[in-house]
Amino acid sequence: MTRLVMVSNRVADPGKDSQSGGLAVALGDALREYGGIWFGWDGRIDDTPAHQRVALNDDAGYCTATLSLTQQEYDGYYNGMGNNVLWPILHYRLDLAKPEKAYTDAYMQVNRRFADTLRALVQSNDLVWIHDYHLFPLGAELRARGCGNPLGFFLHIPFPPPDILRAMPDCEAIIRALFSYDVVGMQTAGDIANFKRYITDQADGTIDDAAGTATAFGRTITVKAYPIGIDVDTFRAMARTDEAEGVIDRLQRRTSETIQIIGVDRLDYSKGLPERFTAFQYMLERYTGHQKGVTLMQIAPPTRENVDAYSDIREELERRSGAINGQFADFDWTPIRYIHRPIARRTLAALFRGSRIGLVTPLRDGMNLVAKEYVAAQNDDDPGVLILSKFAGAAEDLQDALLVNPYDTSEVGEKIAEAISMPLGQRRERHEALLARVRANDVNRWRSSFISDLSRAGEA
Ligand code: ADQ
Repeated sequence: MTRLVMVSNRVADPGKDSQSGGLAVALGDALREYGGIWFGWDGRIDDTPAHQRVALNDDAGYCTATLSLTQQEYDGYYNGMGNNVLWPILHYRLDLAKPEKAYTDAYMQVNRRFADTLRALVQSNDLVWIHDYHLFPLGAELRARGCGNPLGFFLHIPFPPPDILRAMPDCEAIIRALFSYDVVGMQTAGDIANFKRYITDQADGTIDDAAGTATAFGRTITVKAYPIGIDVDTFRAMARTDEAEGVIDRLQRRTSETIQIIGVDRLDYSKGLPERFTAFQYMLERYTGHQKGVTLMQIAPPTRENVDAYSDIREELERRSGAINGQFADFDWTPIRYIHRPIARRTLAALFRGSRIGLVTPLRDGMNLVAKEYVAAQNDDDPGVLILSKFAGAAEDLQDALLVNPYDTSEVGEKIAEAISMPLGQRRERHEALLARVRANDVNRWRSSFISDLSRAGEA
C-alpha cells in the first residue's frame, strides 16, 4: 500500500482557523486519502536534549511527526538562511540578502538532522513529497542515507533567472541537490524556463521539452509547472454563509456610498504594499471626484518581525497610511483602513465578497492565492474587479484580470480608477473567464497531478 510522506519546514496545526481551508487542509486531505505522515518543525525552540525527540500525533486523521529546533538552528537555518538569504534572493531582492557562512552551515545541519529522523520513518512503498526552499538539500541527504523511494520537491516561491540565482550561496550544490529528486515542481512556466536556462547554461545539462525532463549531474528528472490553486467550492461556500452575510452587511453599513477596495497579504516586502498605498494616493489626487467615494481596506498581519527588512516595512506602511489619511480624511471618511493582524478565513471570504475591487500587487510572488480567493468569493451576477500584478505567478493564468506593473504606481492608480467605473457587463465577462481558470487549476488538480507524476516516477 502506497503512503504519502509530506515534508515541510513547518507542520500546520489543523486546529488553527487561520490555516484551515487553505493549503494545510488540501495537504491534510491528501494524507487522509493515502495515509502517511506529515513531517517537519513544530514551530518551537528547545535547547534541551528533548529537541532531538520526534513527537508523533494522529489527532488530525493522519500522523504528524515533528521536531523542535535549537536556538542556534532557528537563528541559522530558519531566520538566517531561510528569511535573510533564500527568501530575498528567490524574490529577486539581492539588495536584502545577507549571506553568512554560519547560516549555510546551520541550513545543512538541520537538513541532515531532518534526514536522519525522516529516514527511519519512511517505508519502502512511500512517496515522499518535500516542500519549499527550506529543504532544497533534503532529497540528496535522504539518498545519501540509502533512501530509494520516489522523491518529489515543490517550490512555492519564484525561481529566478540564472544571474539572480547565482547570488545564492552554494548555488551549484543546491541545484545539484535538486537532481536527487524524481520530480521537481514549480509554480509557473516562467519559473521552469528559468530553471531550464540554468541547467543548459550553467550545469552543462540538457532539456527534453516534449518529455518534460532535464538531465544533469548524471540523472534525468521530471521538471514541470504545477500551478497551485484553492479549494474553489469550499471558499465560495465560506463567502456565502449567514455569518458572511452579517459581515458584508456590517461592512456595507459602515462604508455606505463608498466602493470598497481590499488588499490581504502577509506584511512582506515582496507584496508591494508601500507602492500600493502610493498608487491609491495617486488615484485620489488625480480623480478628485472619487474622494469620499472609495475606501482601501488593507489587512496585513505581521510575519518574521525579528528580521530588519520586515520591521522597516511595517514602519514605512504606518507612516504612509498615516500621511495619506492625514491628507484626505474627513469627519465622515477615512481613505485607508489598515489592519495589522490575522483575520479568520471565513471573515476574509466575506470581506472579499463585499469588496468591489481586489488589489493584489506583489512585486514578485510564487503564485498568490489571495487573487484566486478573491475571484472565487465574488457574486456571479455583480462581481468585483481583480487588479493583479503581472509579477505574481497567478498572472500567467489570470489574464482577464486588470494586469499591472506594481512598480509603476501611476499605472496602478489609473487601473484603480478604471476598475471603479467598469460597467457591469465587462465585470461579468472578466469574472466568468477568471473563475473558469481558477476552477481549472484548483488545489485538487495541483495535488493529484503532482502525486501522479511522482508515482509514475516510482514505477519507472
Ligand atoms: P504566501 O506568501 O503566504 O504563500 P499567498 O499565496 O497569498 O501568499 O497565501 C496566503 C494565504 O494566507 C491565503 O490563503 C490568504 O487568505 C491567507 N491570509 C493572508 N492574510 C491573512 C490574514 N490577515 N488572516 C488570515 N489569513 C490570511 C506562499 C507563496 C505564494 C504561494 C503560496 C502557496 O509566497 O506565492 O501562492 O505559498 O504556494
